[in-house]
Amino acid sequence: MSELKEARTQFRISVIPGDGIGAEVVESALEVLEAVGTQYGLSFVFNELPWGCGYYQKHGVMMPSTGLNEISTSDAILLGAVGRPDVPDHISLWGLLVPIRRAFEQYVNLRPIQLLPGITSPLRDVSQDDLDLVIVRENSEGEYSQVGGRVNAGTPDAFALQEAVFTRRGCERILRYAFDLASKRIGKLDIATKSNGIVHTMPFWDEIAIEVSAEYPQVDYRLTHVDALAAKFVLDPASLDVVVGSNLFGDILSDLGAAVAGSIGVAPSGNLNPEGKFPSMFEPVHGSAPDIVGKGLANPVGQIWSTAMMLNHLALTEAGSKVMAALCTVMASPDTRTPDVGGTASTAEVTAAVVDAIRG
Ligand code: GGG
Repeated sequence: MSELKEARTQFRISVIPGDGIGAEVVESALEVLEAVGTQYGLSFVFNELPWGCGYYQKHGVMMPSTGLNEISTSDAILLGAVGRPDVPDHISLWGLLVPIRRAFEQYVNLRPIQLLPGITSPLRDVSQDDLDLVIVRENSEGEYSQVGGRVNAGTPDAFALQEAVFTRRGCERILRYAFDLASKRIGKLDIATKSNGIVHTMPFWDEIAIEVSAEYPQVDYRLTHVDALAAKFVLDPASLDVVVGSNLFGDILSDLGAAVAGSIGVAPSGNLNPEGKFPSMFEPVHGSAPDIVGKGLANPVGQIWSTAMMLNHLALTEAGSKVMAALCTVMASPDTRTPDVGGTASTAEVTAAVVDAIRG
């Protein structure tokens, strides 16, 4: 057994496999956690919760009314995926993921983008050195809002209104987090905006960004329109290091970043409450992928990488690094990669290879 530096050894993890391939990739993550736990003398107590679209079809809600309370005392939450074709997406998202993010003030959605060894970017000539960036997505407000409604329903004059909510507190805290992260990396920050077309919220966001920048003279920052930034992800990803965006812009850019890194199947995320007042939640960026459920095709890397992020967040950094090293070893060979990243292995085979690499 490796030497353990951390004082705490027992952790309570709320596990929400959710829908579709969520259950398959969460099973992989739990196997990996058991393996790394044995290696480092850690024990994880899992509270597995059957919430999601199946629960909704039985009970009319995505999770029980006591749900948030039930998971509030855990050390972290591990989530798979949410969404099923028989439940409207806005119901599944606003019934489970969004309430957890908001109730637990998980205002940072941290989404690292890296080209793992062995994986080829769809972009010509992009190497591992060219692609190592972090997207900081605002996760508690912005364009994801319930403010709005429909008028004149069922008539030719029908219209829908959707308001975006940008609060000073919300903008300041996410921008400060991004500047802080940039100052700990290479001192470079791209801030997504669209203040030419969106004339109220985006100029407000830009003004706050400029104010916050005064606290970080060491950070070289650029406010870039999100469309130009999207082009930069494709044309010059090596020029990016930390990118911060509103809820919607961060969401879209992180799928683009994941695609540039080879597959959305490998992309991890952490929904963080940086103050540690509430549990943080770790989930792959991908959704429930109903088209590949039960076929053994789901790439478990995004979920396993999210689990490594969870270990780091719990200050189990040796264990987190071990999982990442195992992932990198396993990705190097097509025999232990799923087909979305040019391999031939099944979800179970990739997982077994990661577990073997952890056991060393
Ligand atoms: N892995 C979680 C999941 O199912 N994500 C799908 C999704 O659409 N998420 C929306 C969001 O992150 O806001």
